[in-house]
Amino acid sequence: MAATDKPVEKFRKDYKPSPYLISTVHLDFQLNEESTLVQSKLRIVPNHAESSPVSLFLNGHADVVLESIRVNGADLEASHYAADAQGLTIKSGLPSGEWDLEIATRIKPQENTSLEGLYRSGGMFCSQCEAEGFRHITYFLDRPDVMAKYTSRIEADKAKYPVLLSNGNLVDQGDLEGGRHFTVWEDPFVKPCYLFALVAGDLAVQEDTFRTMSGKDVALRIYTDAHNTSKVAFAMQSLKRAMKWDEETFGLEYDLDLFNIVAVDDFNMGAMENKSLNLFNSRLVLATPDTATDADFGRIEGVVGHEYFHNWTGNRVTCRDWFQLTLKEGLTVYRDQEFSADLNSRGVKRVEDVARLRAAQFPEDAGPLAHAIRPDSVIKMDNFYTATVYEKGAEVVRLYEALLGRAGFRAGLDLYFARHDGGAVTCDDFRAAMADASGADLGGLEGWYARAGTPRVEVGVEHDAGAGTLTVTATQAPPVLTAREGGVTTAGQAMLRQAVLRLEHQRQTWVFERVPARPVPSVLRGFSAPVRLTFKAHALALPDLAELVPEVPGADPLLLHHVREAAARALAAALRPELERAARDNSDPPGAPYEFEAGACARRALKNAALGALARLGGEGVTQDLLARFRAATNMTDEAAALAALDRIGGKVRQEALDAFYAKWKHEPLVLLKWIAMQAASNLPGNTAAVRTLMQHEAVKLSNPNTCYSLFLAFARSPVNFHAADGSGYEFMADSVLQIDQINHQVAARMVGVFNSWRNYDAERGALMTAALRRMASANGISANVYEIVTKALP
Ligand code: 0A1
Ligand code: ZN
Repeated sequence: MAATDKPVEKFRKDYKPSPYLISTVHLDFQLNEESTLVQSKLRIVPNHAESSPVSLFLNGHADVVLESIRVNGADLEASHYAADAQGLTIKSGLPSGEWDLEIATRIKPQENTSLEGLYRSGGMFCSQCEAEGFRHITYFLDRPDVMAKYTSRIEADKAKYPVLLSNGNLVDQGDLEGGRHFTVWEDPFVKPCYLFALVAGDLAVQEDTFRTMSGKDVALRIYTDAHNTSKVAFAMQSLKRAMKWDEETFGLEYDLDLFNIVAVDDFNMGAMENKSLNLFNSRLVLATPDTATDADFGRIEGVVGHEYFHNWTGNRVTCRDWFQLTLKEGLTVYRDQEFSADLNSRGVKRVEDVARLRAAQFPEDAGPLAHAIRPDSVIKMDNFYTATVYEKGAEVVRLYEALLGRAGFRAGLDLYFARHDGGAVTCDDFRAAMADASGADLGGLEGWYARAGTPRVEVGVEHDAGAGTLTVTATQAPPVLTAREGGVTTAGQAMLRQAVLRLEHQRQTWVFERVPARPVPSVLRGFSAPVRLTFKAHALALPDLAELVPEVPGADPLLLHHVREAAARALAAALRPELERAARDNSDPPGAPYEFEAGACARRALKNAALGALARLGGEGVTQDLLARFRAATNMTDEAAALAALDRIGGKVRQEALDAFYAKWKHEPLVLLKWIAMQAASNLPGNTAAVRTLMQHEAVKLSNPNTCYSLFLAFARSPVNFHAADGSGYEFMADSVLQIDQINHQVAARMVGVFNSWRNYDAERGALMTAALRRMASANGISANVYEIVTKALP
């Protein structure tokens, strides 16, 4: 696919309401192997808030071929309109008042490797329209504040595509001549076009039902390839739990009689919340104990919840413009985090979420692509589905909860829905609802939306034994409203006092009275604000290289890696008996059934961490034990952990284990992703050549985003090979970015992000990394997606 998007920077401050709105949309898809005909009939409504415009511009794309235009039933003369790669302008001949616009376009989903708009994955047709994919299907006002009611008719060959799905309710279906058939879907709720979805394929379905709190039965269907139907039980159970949880926690009920999930193999992101027709990356739906790890199960539960929760936070109330993305994403991540915390271990979930924030979001916020959770400018919106917008955005939502309490937060959310249901709104509207429901002053939160960067908070404590007072002083830079739950205890005792401290100024002091003995303060309990706290953390596990590098100016990644490895080995040697005991005591008895349950997961995690540490010591006993565990494993958590430990041992056993794993799983592409990632991330010297060879392997399909992420992003985690002193790892990565950019811009843009941290490294590596960035920046025909990242990363 040619790169046709011009890199144009758009600014949040330039928002203007659309001069036209669309009240109803009738879509008709004629799906064929050579091309697809899309006919749309739009009811155009002038937006009277605006002065009367003379022309109408509809977004489009070079992939869309215009066949015909009719206005109020009559063909529009060619002199009245012009179409190019950006869109269609109707310059003249526009009726006044409301009118009908009919547009026929032809597209080629089978050639669409970008996976935005309508495309093919395996044998099926599917769609992805967020953020700006709908314009790849037909000319449209492709912006989230244009909300319409949709009716969609799909027609296709019945034998090849027995299942034809779109949003809303099925209102008609039938057979046609020539072995074809059709369905008609009507969505009673208004929605922006990014929530439109279409699926056509030969899919098997698993069904269940959910009775809502008002007693309505909802049909739940999960569609997959026929050979995967046995792998959806957990996703279905997660969906039902999510529906129940949202009713119990927020009083939010599902609003249609049908909820569909479809598993798609080729998918750029995790999943997509299209109204009543969620599309999921297969890896986030399909799971059985023997093919998926505890971590996979946890992610599936969280993402199924996330997409379901979007039905209210995102779909019923959506974003006015894409700069407001965190309005739906920060809020929905907060909701899925709470869902998983309530279902499993709240403490473990919080530690995991904070670890992810620190490992992924803090570096992003300190790097060249740092942006506020509500960015001010964007070239390609796809580049802003970031840890900042999602995870930091969720932390900001958590601040509301800390400041208002659970009940105040719930009241705010209730008011938000009462005010804005069916609307497209801003982060300011959200904050206003939260403030108005509780009477709280939340103006201090503006800084979190407006500024990038991680604030630093320093806390000092003084105890006056004579006066019996404790003075807590906090300094923050820059000043933002920070709710920090703090408590004080005397050593070894239960919590004495606990309070939410509102840190609104650069320096602030709180005095606690009646504190007779010097206590131990405990601040930022539960990590109640996404800040760096300057105090000594005692962590059991060694920090990741990604966390270490930013702390060491001019880091030599190889040196850091070797130091970290030596420390880990020394620790393992010193703790050997404890590690052996942890591995032994937490192993399941033979034949024990797998359970995805907090206690069982914790035991497996501890045992596998111990085995990983023991593998650093090597030796015949350890190797034989690992081999035996690898062969006997009855679940993927233990099997993958044993394989990773054998990978660490290296040599012949490593290769034999990898070969055995491939032979066992070669028909399970999702399991092979683990096999690919493990080899790509290897720190064996000279592994770059092995990765180039791996790219030719029959299991590696470069048009599949999951494969690219497992191959290239894993490779970039190898300090030895990605950061090889001769620059060969950077060369390989840059070559690969340019190669993948010809297939899929979004995937290439994610890959090129691994160069963003070049300022963290020593001068030689910094120079090699920037040289690779410059080479990519000046390559012919790079996409706007890659252009945005490389130009921002360069000095
Ligand atoms: N809204 C989805 C994420 C998503 C975003 C963009 C996509 O295509 C470019 C696809 C999915 C979510 O938050 O789950
Ligand atoms: Zn989301």
